[in-house]
Amino acid sequence: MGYSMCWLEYEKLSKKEVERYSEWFESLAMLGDVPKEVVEELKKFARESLGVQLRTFTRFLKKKRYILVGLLNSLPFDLDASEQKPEGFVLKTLKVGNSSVIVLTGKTRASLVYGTYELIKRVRLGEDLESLDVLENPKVRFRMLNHWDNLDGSVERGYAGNSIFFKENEVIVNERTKDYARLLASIGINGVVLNNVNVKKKELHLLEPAYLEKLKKLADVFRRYGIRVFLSVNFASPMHLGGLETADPLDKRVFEWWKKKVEEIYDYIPDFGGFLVKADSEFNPGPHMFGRTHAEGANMLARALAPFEGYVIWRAFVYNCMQDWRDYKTDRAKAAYENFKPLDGQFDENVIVQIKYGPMDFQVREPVSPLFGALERTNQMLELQITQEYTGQQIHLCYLGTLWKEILDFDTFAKGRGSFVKRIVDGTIFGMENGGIAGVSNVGDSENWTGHDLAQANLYTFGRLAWNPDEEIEKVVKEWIVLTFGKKEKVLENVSYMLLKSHRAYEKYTTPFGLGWMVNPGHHYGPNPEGYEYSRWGTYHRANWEAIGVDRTSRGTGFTLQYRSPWREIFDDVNTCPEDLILFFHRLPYTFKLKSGKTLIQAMYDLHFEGVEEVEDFLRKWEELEGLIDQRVHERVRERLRMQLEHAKEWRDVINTYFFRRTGIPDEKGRRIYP
Ligand code: GCW
Repeated sequence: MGYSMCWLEYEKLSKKEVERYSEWFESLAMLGDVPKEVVEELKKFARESLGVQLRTFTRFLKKKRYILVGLLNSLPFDLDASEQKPEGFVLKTLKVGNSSVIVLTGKTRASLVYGTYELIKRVRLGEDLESLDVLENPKVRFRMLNHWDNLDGSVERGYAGNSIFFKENEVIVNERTKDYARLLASIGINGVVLNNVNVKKKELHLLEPAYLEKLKKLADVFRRYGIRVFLSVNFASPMHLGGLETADPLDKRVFEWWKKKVEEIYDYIPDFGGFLVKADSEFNPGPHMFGRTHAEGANMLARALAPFEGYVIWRAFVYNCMQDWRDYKTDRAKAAYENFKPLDGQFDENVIVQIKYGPMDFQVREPVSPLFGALERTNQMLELQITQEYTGQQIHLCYLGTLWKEILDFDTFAKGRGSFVKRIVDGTIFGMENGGIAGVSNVGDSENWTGHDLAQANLYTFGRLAWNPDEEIEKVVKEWIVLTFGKKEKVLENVSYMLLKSHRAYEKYTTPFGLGWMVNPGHHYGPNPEGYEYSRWGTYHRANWEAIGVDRTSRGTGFTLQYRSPWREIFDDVNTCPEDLILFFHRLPYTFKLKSGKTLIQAMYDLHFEGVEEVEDFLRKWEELEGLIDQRVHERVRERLRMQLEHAKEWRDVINTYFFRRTGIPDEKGRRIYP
């Protein structure tokens, strides 16, 4: 096969487990229309993990134990389904005559697929099946992956090989497509954007029949697993493809062109999800070019898609990427709010504004974007970056679940206490039902899909949190480890330790205190303290000999004023601002005293040394697992951890030296800093 199945490798279970579960998996009763994917998956699991042949029937059985699957309306008995949403499933162990039956049911094909993976997962985690009583609904409507894949097979910010969708301008549809759909369905993903948001010349043609015909084949595979496909489009397509001299959203010809185009797409893909649009952002065309607003631009597309239940996902990543570093007034952090807050209430129902988690750009730590909670009448989608552009590019171990959890749990105070980001994207706070969570995919065609084997945990966690943002992170980590590496206590202990500490460790040896950036321009790997200091991207720290940071308070750029109370006051005051964000909001002298009593500069040095020590620790913990984990995987990860350690030292030394040379303040502990 040439690739692993990540958390869906159905290893043979222990003898005891086989005894405990196999009877259930000998017979499957199917009532009505049951997707073949469900049967296939159950059979595969029964065979590979339990060593039994699952036999299928279309009636109730006399067996002591069996599984019964059917859509809710094909079941002859009444299960209270009032709480059940279209994608939600029920797993319930019932007594039917003398039989004990696991009933899997739901309202849609997709619900049965989700329930199948849940049942298999429970067995693999060693859970009880005798008294199942599960009703699970996804909390979030749109659970999306954004692929930044290009037609030539390259992946923008991809660190796991080439695209699994495109190669040399062709669309790939093969066994791996289906396996990818299986992986995604098993974690509840229901939408995939196939191509990069930067839609360049070649990709414009994805909207033409020659490509649509092939994309249809991809969509046919995904559909069977409950996943809708979406495309990123270039706002100026009517000019490039339609020969119009304008793409003005209020020009009738432009709308007509899109309307026709959309109809054509739906001829091929009847459940097409819609468009993702990066407009007026980093040189991509948009409505501003024609003097129109983002709402006018998005709504025009939305109206073409509405008759087919298609959606427009419109990115809020809009800022001036031509800033002069000498300009102290413009603050990039303010841009998304400034562009979109005034448009609140103007977007159509089938438009979703997709907002990056922070106001800048996927740094290792940023405050949560103030746009969440500022928009009250707009569907909002949280954008996370699973691919590790600024977080170690899948060479470094950097588990992101802990960070994402903090973001989802951030209280915006939009409607008083409890207005968490997760409650906004799930529609509870403002009743905007078409919310969602999107993650930029970290997948490529490498053998393990994600480059770093442990980066599979990021993909897994993303799906699990998108399905249920209330899920506990320790639980998700544990699940992933058991499903991936089995139940060995030592593996569980060491790998969860490594994962749960890794993001903080990365933050420590790179850019703590919310500083961010300080990376090499272009590829964004490795330290370069002034790499972005004199460029046009608006990402400055303005370190001089006595102070560092941008004053984003009410006395500075005013960014803090975009937050609701009490955050605006909390962030505004250096005494209450969370210290891990203190240099995001404040410009401080190096001798500023932190709560610990340490000076900022001393804490900076300490964190950098600590971060590297933690990586040494990770490497030791991993080495203890030799022999307990598949050898090839063990070697691959060890290789990356060794690189991480080298590169973490590079970060430590470059950053510490930078600060020492700026300030002349020595490390109190006398450790080696290069003068
Ligand atoms: O962070 C930047 C990345 C770009 C990316 C852009 C975006 C797809 O460096 O590669 O472009 O964000 O999110 O649009």
